[in-house]
Amino acid sequence: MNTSEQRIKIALQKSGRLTDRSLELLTRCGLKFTQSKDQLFCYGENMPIDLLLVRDDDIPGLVSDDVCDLGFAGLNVVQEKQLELQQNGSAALFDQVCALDFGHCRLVIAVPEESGYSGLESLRNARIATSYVATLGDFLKRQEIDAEIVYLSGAVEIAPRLGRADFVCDLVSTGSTLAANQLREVQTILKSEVVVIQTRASLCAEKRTWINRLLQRLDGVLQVRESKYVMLHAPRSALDRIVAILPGAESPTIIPLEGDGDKVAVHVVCRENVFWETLENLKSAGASSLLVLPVEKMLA
Ligand code: PRT
Ligand code: ZN
Repeated sequence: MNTSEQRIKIALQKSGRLTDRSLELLTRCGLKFTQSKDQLFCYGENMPIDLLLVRDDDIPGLVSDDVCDLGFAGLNVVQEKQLELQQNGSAALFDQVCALDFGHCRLVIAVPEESGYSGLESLRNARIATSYVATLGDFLKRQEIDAEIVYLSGAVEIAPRLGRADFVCDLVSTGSTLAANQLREVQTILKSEVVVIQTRASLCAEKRTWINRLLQRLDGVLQVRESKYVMLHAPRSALDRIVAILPGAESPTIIPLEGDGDKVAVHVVCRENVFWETLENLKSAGASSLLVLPVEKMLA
């Protein structure tokens, strides 16, 4: 399992918004690598997994072309590539296997604050500046709207002020860039977060095993983020009410308390954050000796 052919290659963003979280997630999955962000390649020391650090826009193509087995990229970039290939009569040879719950943003249409907008009809025959030509084109086609798409690779938000477009179609997270450019968001085209894509090329059994193991660990890492292990004492008569208050609780373990026939100990994993208010409500419902612990690892 040591030749480079047999090692799994994962394409990650080299330097940008997604880089730190991508590397952190893989580290939390137990991967140790020689970390040097300015190198193109990171060698996995304890697993047959190597990382290729590239521009995010190149990730879907590298996975589709089977240069990499997996890639972490924003759904906006993944979908743009899929639609671009589709519109050119081709197809992306990868599948989305899971979402990683970071890099959240949305692709929106925005209009200059002072200009009127009365629904999608206002887009008819307008000029819309974007870096997401395929995704915007697909949206307009589905809405049966003819409009001119003006491609810009960056600084899309200044296009109306330069007279290059009437509207923009760009990514937004907090909305402050739009506001700073006197633009108003009017239509969401896509909600995006980072997803894992996997090549459709056939993989040897050993690679498949490692990929499945990694995906399972990623799932475990994501699940424990909000999860808490809660321990409390409760009168048997209040059990139903108490379990109903616990957020996202799975079947609790109920343990009798030595020398106290009425009270039991309840141990339970809650899949959501446990706030002070929840603890106060549990106490009001009869619970005592409440303990909330973070969950380090979880394997379903
Ligand atoms: O060099 P490379 O091509 O790899 O990097 P890049 O400059 O193309 O990408 P980068 O690092 O900016 O973003 C990578 C990915 O992060 C995107 O493809 C999205 O999936 C995701 N993401 C999440 C965002 C944002 N949030 C975001 N806010 N990508 C870009 N933005 C832009 C937005 O367009 C706006 O211009 O950030 C600006 C600030 O946004 P506001 O709304 O918070 O003001
Ligand atoms: Zn990019």
